[in-house]
Amino acid sequence: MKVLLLLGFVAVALAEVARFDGEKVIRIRPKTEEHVTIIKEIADSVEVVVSSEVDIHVSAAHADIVSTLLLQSELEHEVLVEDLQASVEDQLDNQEISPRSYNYMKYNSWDKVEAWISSMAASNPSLMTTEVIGQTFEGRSMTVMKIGKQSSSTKPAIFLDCGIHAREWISPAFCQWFVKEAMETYGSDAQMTSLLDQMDVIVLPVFNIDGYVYTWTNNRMWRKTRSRRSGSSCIGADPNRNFDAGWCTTGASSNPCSDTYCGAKAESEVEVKAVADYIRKHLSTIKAYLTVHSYSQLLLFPYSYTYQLAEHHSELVGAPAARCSPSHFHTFTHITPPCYLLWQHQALAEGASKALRSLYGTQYTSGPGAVTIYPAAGGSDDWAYDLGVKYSYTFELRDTGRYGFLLPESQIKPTCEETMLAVKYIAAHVQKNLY
Ligand code: DDK
Ligand code: ZN
Ligand code: ZN
Repeated sequence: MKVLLLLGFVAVALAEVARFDGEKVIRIRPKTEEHVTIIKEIADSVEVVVSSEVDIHVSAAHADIVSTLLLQSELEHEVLVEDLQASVEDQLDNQEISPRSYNYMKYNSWDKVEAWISSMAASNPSLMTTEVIGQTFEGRSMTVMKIGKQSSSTKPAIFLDCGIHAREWISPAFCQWFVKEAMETYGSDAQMTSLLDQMDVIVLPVFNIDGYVYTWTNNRMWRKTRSRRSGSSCIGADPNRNFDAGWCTTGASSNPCSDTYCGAKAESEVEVKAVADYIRKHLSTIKAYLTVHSYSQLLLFPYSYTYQLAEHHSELVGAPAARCSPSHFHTFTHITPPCYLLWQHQALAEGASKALRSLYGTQYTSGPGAVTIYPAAGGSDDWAYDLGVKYSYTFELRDTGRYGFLLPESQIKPTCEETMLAVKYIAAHVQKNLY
């Protein structure tokens, strides 16, 4: 979510459809101090959003002057997006409901996803049940798909959610892909069969449904929920800042208008409360928590709310809990028992990244959230981890900023295929190390 974070600022007045006609994204490669100064001057003089050191987002009105400035100053640059509105519209051609065949290689509107959930459950009765775990702020049903071979005893489970952030469309696409793969390969793929025989995977295909709908109808760059509260005209809170884990202490905003607004209190967002209640209720069976975001190509694990590295669970090493010092993280040769769990997280994340990379060579970085991406309190992964779900991971899928949230539909298949390898790698480890 790094580079185009600030793109959300182009959001306009309520209930209007945000358009991005003629807006460009330009990548600049500054080579000297002077270049950096020029970029800052551009940013000061015309309305551009310096969303990272190098990518700037330019309004249509200022596109010409910025191009001229860049050429005059001989700044090396390339136009990443010629017309943002055209890129947005490219992905909006799948709104009509045609239930004949579901297209996993396109982005699907909520209406389609909702119909798909019902039809998948109806056609796979021996492998899938559904359960409504709550209602969104605007009253949509949040349905989880529980996938696994029916069993008389309660099975250990992996919880997988997608679409916490509305604009990260590749994320729900992955959850749909995962469910499809599970249904298609159970009985033929040895690992999938073994996984679903022994465990359940509980999939929440779209966490933030209201926000997702809003990205289809009003503003493609919307991130938050759509909750309203008295005292502010700004709408929504960031669901990934609203969990009760160091809530609102770092990397989150208490300003209701911010894209990382932590909410009025922890679990103020009904969607967050619904998921937290569900996980608390099934805590004895949930052994892993996986949450899928985009973009940055990262595999993150706790913590994000503190630079402290995750404490080991004393039962794992039979010693009292102690904190790992950061030096242990950077030099694994000095791993001592208290860092056992961190080491395990890191090793597992690196194994999963390697599996992912094996398909198309996509580079992934893994590490604790705070040091790998940025400090951010109130995240679902940290919350689940502190609750006792030891295997807790956040995926940041493709890409690294070239298309950002507007990842072309041609990349859905390869992204989902490679991510499947990482998820299956983690699942296999959890299955072998049930606790
Ligand atoms: O919520 C974020 O800002 C990104 C995903 Se867009 C993940 C931050 C790290 C994991 C949160 N604990
Ligand atoms: Zn992200
Ligand atoms: Zn996200």
